[in-house]
Amino acid sequence: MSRVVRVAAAQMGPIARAEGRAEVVDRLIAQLHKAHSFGADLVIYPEMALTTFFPRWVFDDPNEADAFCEAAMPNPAIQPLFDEAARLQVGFSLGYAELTQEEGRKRRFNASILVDGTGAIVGKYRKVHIPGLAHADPDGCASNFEKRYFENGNLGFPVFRAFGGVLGMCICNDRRWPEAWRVMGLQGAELVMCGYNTGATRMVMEGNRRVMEPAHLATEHNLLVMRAAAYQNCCWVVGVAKAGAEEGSNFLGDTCIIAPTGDVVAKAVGLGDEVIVADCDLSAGDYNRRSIFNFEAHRQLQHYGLITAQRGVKVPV
Ligand code: ING
Repeated sequence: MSRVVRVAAAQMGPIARAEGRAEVVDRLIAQLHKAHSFGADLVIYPEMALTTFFPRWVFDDPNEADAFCEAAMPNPAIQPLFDEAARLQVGFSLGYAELTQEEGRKRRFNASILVDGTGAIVGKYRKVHIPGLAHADPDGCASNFEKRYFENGNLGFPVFRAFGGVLGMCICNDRRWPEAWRVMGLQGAELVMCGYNTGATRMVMEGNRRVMEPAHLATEHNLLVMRAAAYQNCCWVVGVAKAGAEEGSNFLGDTCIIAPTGDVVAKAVGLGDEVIVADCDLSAGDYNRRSIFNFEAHRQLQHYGLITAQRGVKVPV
C-alpha cells in the first residue's frame, strides 16, 4: 500500500554574516510558500539554515559562536516560520546551531528538528560526527572548525514516527559515515533528511605542498555517499545544501531527493534559494527490505569476525 509524502527540499543560497534572523526567516517562509504551491507536505531545510556557516572562522574566544546559536527553539525570531507552516499545515525540518544549559553547563550542538503539520516538534537530532579542527590549521588547509564550537551529538541516531512513516535525520559530515545510516536503517527508517554546508573544493597536503583536491570529487562524494546509503538501507534520502559563495567559501549545491533504489529523482540546478519536490512513497523500500537487504536473513554479523554483533538497537514495534 503506497504511503506518498510530497517532499520539498529547500536549498538555501548564501547567508551573509550580517544577515539577521528576520531576513533569513523571510527567505525560509518564501521557500515554504513555494513548496506549498507545489503541494508539499514536508519541507526540508539545510544544516545551520538560520545563519552564515560561522565554523569557517577561528574565533579567538569560542564564545563568540553563541551569537550564531539559538538559545531556544522556537524563539521569537523563528516563530513566524512555525506559525506560517502550521497555518499551511506543512511540516518541516530545520538545521540550526543550538545553545543550551545541560548538566549544569553551557553546551553547543549542531542540531536539527522535525516539525509536523500542526507545528509540533516531533523529532530532534544533534550532529554526532563533528568534523574539522578545534584550532587554527598549521597546514593552512582546513576550512572547517566545528570542533572548536560544537560538542558531539548525545542523542544517537533516533528515528521518528511521523508523516505516516519512520523518518530520521543526519547532518552533513554524518553522511560520510555508513554507520550513521545503518543505525537508522536498523530501526526501519524509510526517509532520512540530511542538510549540509560543504565546500565545493578542498585543499589537501601532498607531501609538504598544499594542493587543491580534483574539483569533481566534492560533487561525486556528496552523491556517492547519499545514493549508497539510500540503496543499502532501503530508504529515501533528501540531501539539502546551503549553497553558493558565502563569506569567502564556495559551497556545493546538488540538493537532491534520492529513492530507495539509489536513483536521484530530483536535483537542484543552481546555487541559490531553490525548491525541488518529489512524491516519496514511503513503502518504496519495502520489497528490498524483505529481500536483498533483509537484515535478519542476510546480514551475517556472526561471520563478520572482528565486528561484534550490534546489540540493543531499538526497533520500532
Ligand atoms: N562539512 C563538510 C562535510 O562533511 C568536510 C566537512 C568536507 C569533511 C569535505 C570532509 C570532506 O560535508 C560539514 N559541515 O560537515
